[in-house]
Amino acid sequence: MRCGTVAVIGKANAGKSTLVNVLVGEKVAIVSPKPQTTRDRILGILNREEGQIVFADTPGFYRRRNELTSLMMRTTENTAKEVDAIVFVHDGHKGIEPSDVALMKKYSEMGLPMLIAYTKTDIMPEEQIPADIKKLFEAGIERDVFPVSARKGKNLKPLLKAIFEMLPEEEPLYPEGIVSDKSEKFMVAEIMREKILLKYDQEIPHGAAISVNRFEEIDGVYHIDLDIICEKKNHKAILIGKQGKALKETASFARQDMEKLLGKKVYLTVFVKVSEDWRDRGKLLRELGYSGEE
Ligand SMILES: Nc1nc2c(ncn2[C@@H]2O[C@H](COP(=O)(O)OP(=O)(O)OP(=O)(O)O)[C@@H](O)[C@H]2O)c(=O)[nH]1
Ligand SMILES: [Mg+2]
Repeated sequence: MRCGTVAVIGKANAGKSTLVNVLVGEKVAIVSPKPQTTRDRILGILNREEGQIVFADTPGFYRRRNELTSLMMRTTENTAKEVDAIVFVHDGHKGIEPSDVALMKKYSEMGLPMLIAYTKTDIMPEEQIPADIKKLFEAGIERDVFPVSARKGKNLKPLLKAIFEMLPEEEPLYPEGIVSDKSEKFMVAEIMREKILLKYDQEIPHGAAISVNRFEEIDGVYHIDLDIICEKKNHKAILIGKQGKALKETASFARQDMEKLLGKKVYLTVFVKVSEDWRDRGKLLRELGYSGEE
């Protein structure tokens, strides 16, 4: 069997998590239109007759600004060093910039099998695809490029086939039936973060973290208490909204997804707390689970 781990890397917002979810066939990673949605390495595991692919979804490349972002970049760099192959995800509808070529070159030079998943083809003119592939080749990127649409599920078969071909002949790393390495508690925090990413302007979700303080099942009902940690008093006011309306709405969307995930009723209690500059405080970052390591 062909089995191994594949790092899924690329710029922030390229569509990595969406691609991993569609290939695995389950939502293992949250998705949003804002960059820096993924903060941790998340494994998504696919079992097929041909073998097993362990996708390692990673935080996307983004300009560094604080300790959290550099921890995220360290996570991605460490992941790329410890895998059997790399899937480099490129957002096709954004065109090819010199920074794309530079990143592809950097990871091509790691000596691992690597291919390029050129995604979001559903929102761009068809004729741009061969022109971009030519551009990459002329820039010295000698890797196979697979145009796909994760959203529409287009051209995923040849991509999967090529990923299997990059993997060694090995036994599976994970038993069948496991789709992710993350706990339900982690996913609950991520669902809350996703709803915040979807509802509020960039500044708020980028400065927000979730701490789950209670995660307990009693008589078939989950009791979940969590804190939304934000950076500023005015962020807290925006998160809560007039008479708590905004927070109620966000929490209600989150609760519905949590119930879907857990298959049980959820009692969700949410508090908003302010912790200035938490993104630059190493100890707090570690408490929140951001270590930058595997
Ligand atoms: N039209 C279209 N949109 C897509 C496709 N794939 C992803 N998107 C959208 O692109 C945005 C970013 O997707 P993500 O999967 O969160 O991107 P990411 O690369 O994981 O981003 P980070 O985790 O921030 O690095 C979301 O709004 C997705 O719905 C696609 O194939 N077609
Ligand atoms: Mg992501």
